[in-house]
Amino acid sequence: HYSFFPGRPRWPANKRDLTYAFVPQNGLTDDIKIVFTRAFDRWSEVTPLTFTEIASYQSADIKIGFFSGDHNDGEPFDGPMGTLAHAFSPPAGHFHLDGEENWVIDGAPIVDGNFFSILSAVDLESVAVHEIGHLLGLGHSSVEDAIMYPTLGAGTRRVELRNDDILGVQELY
Ligand code: TQI
Ligand code: CA
Ligand code: ZN
Ligand code: ZN
Repeated sequence: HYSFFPGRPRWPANKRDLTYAFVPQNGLTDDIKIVFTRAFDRWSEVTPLTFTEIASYQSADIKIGFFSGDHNDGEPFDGPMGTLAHAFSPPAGHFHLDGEENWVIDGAPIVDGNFFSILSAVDLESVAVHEIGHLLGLGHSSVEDAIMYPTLGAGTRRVELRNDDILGVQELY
């Protein structure tokens, strides 16, 4: 079953059209950005929310970036595996991904010619859909195939919202 953060934080009722931006000069390709677009679309399909990319990092509601190790928010990343990403509950909007993971998109490494064991591959879209759930105010779910279930097998792709995720987010919005 789905859960919320303590105090049930969520984006305010007058804020249904959310904007997002990527950390400037983070070396993001269009392939990477499209993955985030797909992940946001899954949540906007089942809520009154919309997500639009804007250029201004400063004014965006949701700020996305890849970081390695300590990046000055008190939650350092830990290299390959372990913590993959973190997102803060509304209305913080920070969405950070561990730049040292072996990220894959549709099964292919993001970094061209970067070969690694399938056991350390992390599907970017799966993590993005999960973290957006946190950004919207969802905690973890006890339903094993829900997006908000707190573990993901190595190399596993899990991107389709389940009923449990949809009921949870629709209780908030
Ligand atoms: N990052 C944790 C997560 O997003 C951070 C976290 C730990 C957390 N406890 C929390 C966030 C409680 C909110 C509430 O769950 S993670 C997965 C999954 C992680 C894990 O790097 O461990 C995904 C990030 F579900 F696969 F295990 C993304 Cl998809
Ligand atoms: Ca890590
Ligand atoms: Zn961070
Ligand atoms: Zn989580």
